[in-house]
Parts: sequence; structure tokens; C-alpha cells
Amino acid sequence: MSKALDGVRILDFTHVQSGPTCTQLLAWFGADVIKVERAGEGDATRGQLRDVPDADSLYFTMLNHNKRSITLDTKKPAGKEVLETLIKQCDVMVENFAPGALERMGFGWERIQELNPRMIVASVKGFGPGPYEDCKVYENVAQCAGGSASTTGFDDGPPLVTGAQIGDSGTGLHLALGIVTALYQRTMTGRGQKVLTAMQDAVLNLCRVKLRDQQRLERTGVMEEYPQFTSGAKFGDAVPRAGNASGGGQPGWILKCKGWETDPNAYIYFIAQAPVWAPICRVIGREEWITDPDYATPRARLPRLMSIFATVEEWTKTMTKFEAMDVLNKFDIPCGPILSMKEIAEEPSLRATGTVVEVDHPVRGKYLTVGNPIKMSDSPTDVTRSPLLGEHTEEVLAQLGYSAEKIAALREDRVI
Ligand code: CAO
Repeated sequence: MSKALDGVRILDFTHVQSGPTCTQLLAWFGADVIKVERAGEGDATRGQLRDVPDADSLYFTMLNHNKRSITLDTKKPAGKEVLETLIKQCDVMVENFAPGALERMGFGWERIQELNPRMIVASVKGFGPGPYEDCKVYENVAQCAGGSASTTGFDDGPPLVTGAQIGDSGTGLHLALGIVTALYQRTMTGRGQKVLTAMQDAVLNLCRVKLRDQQRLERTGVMEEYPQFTSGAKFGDAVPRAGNASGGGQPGWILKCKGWETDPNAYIYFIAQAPVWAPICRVIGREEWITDPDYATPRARLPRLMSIFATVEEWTKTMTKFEAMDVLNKFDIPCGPILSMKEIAEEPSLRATGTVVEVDHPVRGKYLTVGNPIKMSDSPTDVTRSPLLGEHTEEVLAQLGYSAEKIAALREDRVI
């Protein structure tokens, strides 16, 4: 079956996590992704957090499926020549070098345009234009600068970073959308363009609701769905950390389930959604709350939310998170188990949909990865293993028109 991006050739100049997330998605949609890595070294993540001696790490393998790898020293004149050939024959260049690195290599936007005016040049940088534009940035820096850390955690604790890689993978996802949009525009204009996603911007986009709350706070001085309102704590002048409160208009909290004393994930997320208030009261054995004016309406419940959750927790503690899910779902009461990575890895339904995939690798053997979360009926994703360093150098150079002798000479000169 054909793939959505069949025929699109990507010069993948990415490394670490943010850029590779983007190009992996494009590869899953069918693009021919040629990962250009430094001869002899490759993407630094190949050797980071290794769990199998001498094998590419899971860090690398899980971000570089379905790509081809070539080695190239782009600082040597012969390497620059190969890069020029690649630029002429590719549709998109994706890069996430430190600010200015591409220009220092001699491949700024103007030069790339000269070589190929149809080329889309897509970049991840830590910050957009402004005071921090020259800074190098990693995941947690972006989470902090994008507003996530200041709004995550509990009021009496420090700012917290989240395990979801919203700075790296979140930015890669944004960039992929920019690239396919630019490819679409190019079908009409014939021109390439620059696509930039700053990690700070991507995190802020994902924290949109918190900028909403900042403005609500400035206007009204209070936010009733925040735990501070229930506890009577004072609001300051910036959005506070909301603990496990639900971000929307329906209050929620994380509650203990049976086994919580020994299992760190024996918890359920429970939402006291207004339309199902009566079933909630019946399920937990507090039928009198259905008509009690102190509990009957969402507004009346607001100042009592934490004690309501404590009462519901007395009930959730009597069963496992899955048993509680079964009961609550019967009454359409929104809730969700706190799943550990172990439970997710073993979940048969995620395997069945290709969201969790087992991949075989010639050096490291079988491992699990996260497959394509975007399912398309006419462009299915087959996850294939990540390339070994330089595995496709000869193949790609031959496709670009290099003779066997020329390739041998490049190898001799350590250009590839
Ligand atoms: N041949 C020759 N040189 C190469 C090369 C190749 N194939 N590929 C890269 N290089 C060179 C670059 O040209 C650069 O050289 P100069 O510093 O002389 O210009 C050098 O390698 C190092 O690149 P870098 O500065 O990007 O790498 P770093 O490890 O020092 O920094 C990072 C890493 C991620 C902090 C930085 O790349 C960055 O800020 N990127 C943008 C933001 C980003 O994507 N962050 C997410 C990282 S994932 O957590």
C-alpha cells in the first residue's frame, strides 16, 4: 500500500530527541529519511544510557526507526560537496543544531536557496528571536522556560518538570506539522521556506490553558477550580501550581486505591463531573448529597471539593484501580487508572493497535518501542529498526550518482 509521504526525500540533520522525533514521524508517513551523521561518531545518543554493551542505545533506536543512515564529515570540502548534492536532491532539510551551527558549516538559508529553491529548511531551536536566541537548550530547560514547570507540582513544593517530553518530542511534533504544511504550500507556489519551531514556543502552546488562567487570575484574583480556593490559601500574582486538579471546568483529583501502601501506582484519576453527580453519590453510598444544598450544585461543591474527594477515596481504597474503573464506567463517571510503564508495556490492546511495538535489532535483539500514535487508514505504519551508523552510506551515495571509485576515495579520506 502507498504511504502519504511517498516520494518525499528528507535530509535528516537531526540529533538527540527533538529533531529525530520529527523525522521519525515523517518516515512513518512514508518519506525517505536520510540521517546524516558525523563519520566515526554518529548521533551522540547512540552511546548514551546504553543497556547492552556496544549496541545502539534504546535512546537512539526508539527515535530513529524507518530511517537510512549515512556518515559524512560536513566540515571537509569533499563532505560539503556531498552535502550540496544531497540538498539539491532532497525536499526538506531538518536540523536541530545549536544556533548558528548550520551557518558556520557554510549552509545558511541563502546558500541552501541557491542550491535548491524548493527546499524546505526546518529547524528546532531552544528559543525564538530575542534575548535567549543563541542559547543551547535541552528538554527540561524548555519545560521551565515555556511555563510548564512553574505550573506543575504542588503549592508547597518547588516547580516540577514532567516525564512527558513536551520540550523535545512536543517540539518535534509541532515541527512535523510545519513541514507537511510547507510541503503543501510548495505544491502551489513551487517555493521552499524556512520552518522554525522554538522549544519554548512549543511548550507554551501546550501550556495554553495556563496563560488563560493567568488572565483570569489578573481579572478576578481567584480561580475556583484550583485547590488553593478550597483550602483558603492566598493566590499570588502568577498562576500557582495546581497539584492534581483537573485543568478544565470539571474538578478531578488522584485518589488512592487498594494496595496504595505498597504499590506506588495504585491510584485512579477521578472526575466529579457535574452531569453524573447523582450516580457518583449513589456509587459511594452518599445518596443524601444528591439533594443536600451544600452538595447538590457544582458551585456549592467547590469549597468542599477536597473533602468530597477524601470521601470518594474511602470508597476507591476498597478496590483496585481496575475494579474502580469497571464500576465507575458503568455509570459513565469519567476516571482513569494511573498506569505504570510496566503495565503499559504489557497491555495487549496497545500491542494490537501498533501503539506499542516489538522490534528486532541485529545487535541488541528484541526491544519495545512506541509506534506511530497517528493512525491513517490509507497510510499504515510499519515500524522498522533504526539504522546502524553509516549502514546506508554506499547505497545513498550511489543513488546520488557517486561511482564506486569516488565512494572509495571518500572513505579513504575519512569524509564518510
Ligand atoms: N560533520 C561535521 N560536523 C558536524 C556534523 C557532521 N556531520 N554534524 C554536526 N557537526 C558539528 C556542528 O557543525 C557543530 O559544530 P560548530 O559548533 O563548530 O558549529 C558541532 O557539530 C556541534 O553541534 P551542536 O552545537 O548542535 O551540538 P552540541 O552537542 O554541542 O549541542 C544541543 C547539543 C542539543 C544542546 C544543541 O544542538 C541545541 O541547542 N540544539 C537546538 C535545540 C535542541 O534541539 N535541543 C533539544 C535537544 S534534545 O534534548
